[in-house]
Formats: sequence, C-alpha cells, structure tokens
Amino acid sequence: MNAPQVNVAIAYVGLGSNLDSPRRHLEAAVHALDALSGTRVLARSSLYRTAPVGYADQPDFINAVVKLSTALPARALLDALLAVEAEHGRVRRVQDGPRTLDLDLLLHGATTVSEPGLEVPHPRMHVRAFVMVPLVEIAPDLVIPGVGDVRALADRLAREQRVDRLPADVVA
Ligand code: PH2
Ligand code: MG
Ligand code: MG
Repeated sequence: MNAPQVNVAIAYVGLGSNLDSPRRHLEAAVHALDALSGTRVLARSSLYRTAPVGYADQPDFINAVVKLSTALPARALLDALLAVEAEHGRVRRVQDGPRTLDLDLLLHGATTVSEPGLEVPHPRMHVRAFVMVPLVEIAPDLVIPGVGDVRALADRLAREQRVDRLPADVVA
C-alpha cells in the first residue's frame, strides 16, 4: 500500500529578540520549531547583531533565519509560530518595539497568501538587512517571488543597515 500523500513545503522563518538574553530565546525557538508537528529544521543561519529598524530607541536585536521542511500549511504554521512566541513571554506593547521573541513567516514554498494577519512572502522582508543577510547565508540562490534575487538584495541592504555576524561562541 502507498503511504498517505503529505504535502511538504520548504519554509523560511525569521527569528528576532532584543530582550532578556536574546540568544537564549533564539536557541530555544529553533528547538521548538524542530518539534512542531510534521516539521524539521533543515538549516539555520548564524546569529547576527543588528541595529533596530523602525522604532530606534531600543536595544540592538539578535536575528537569525531558519529553513524548515513542514507539512503544516501556511496558516497553521503561522499559528504555531505565534504560540511559540507566547510561550516565550511575548507581550505586544509598542509596534516594532522590544520583544523577547519574534518569529516571522517569510516564505512558504511557492505559496502566496494575502489575508488579514498573514502575508506570504513577508511584505517587508526584502527591505530588511536583518532578514536578507541571514537568509542569503543559508539560501544564496533563492529568488523571492515578485521581488528578486536574495544575494543582490542582501549585498545592497548590508551597506545601508548595520548587521554583524556573531562568532558561534558569543553570548548575546
Ligand atoms: N523587528 C521589527 C522591527 N525592527 N529591527 C531589527 N534589527 N531586528 C528585528 O527583528 C526587527 C527590527 C519588527 O518585527
Ligand atoms: Mg518581525
Ligand atoms: Mg512578527
């Protein structure tokens, strides 16, 4: 008998934290993502120390990007990401303000979604060095639907926004 057909997609998730031992939140989040139903972490970028974008009066962020294989559709994966954020004590006060853990669904296969609360590809990923620089590290040949080549975008953004790759043993 054939195994039941499961649609597995490659998804990319951006991780960010700038409160309360950011590196610890990011490390725990990578494990939490690997433990999601039907989901595996296939690759993870280095950690990066990045200047806050948007609301400037807050600490530097630690950012990273992971590549997942997942049987979860985009909406179910988003719900799971929000649940992991909540487990990390995420409280939404200021828009773009400090947070213990932010998990943003960047890409989900070739899916495009535009619904309340869910836009995929993430609508601002291609203007953020803190997303594009870690992304290019694990997916240098990726093309973002409707936007373009990640390598060219990352090179340009890295000249405009401060993004420093951390050595593996730095405690952030
Ligand atoms: N997230 C934001 C707004 N600004 N800046 C940096 N450097 N890193 C982030 O993760 C970040 C940000 C909104 O989610
Ligand atoms: Mg975000
Ligand atoms: Mg978010």
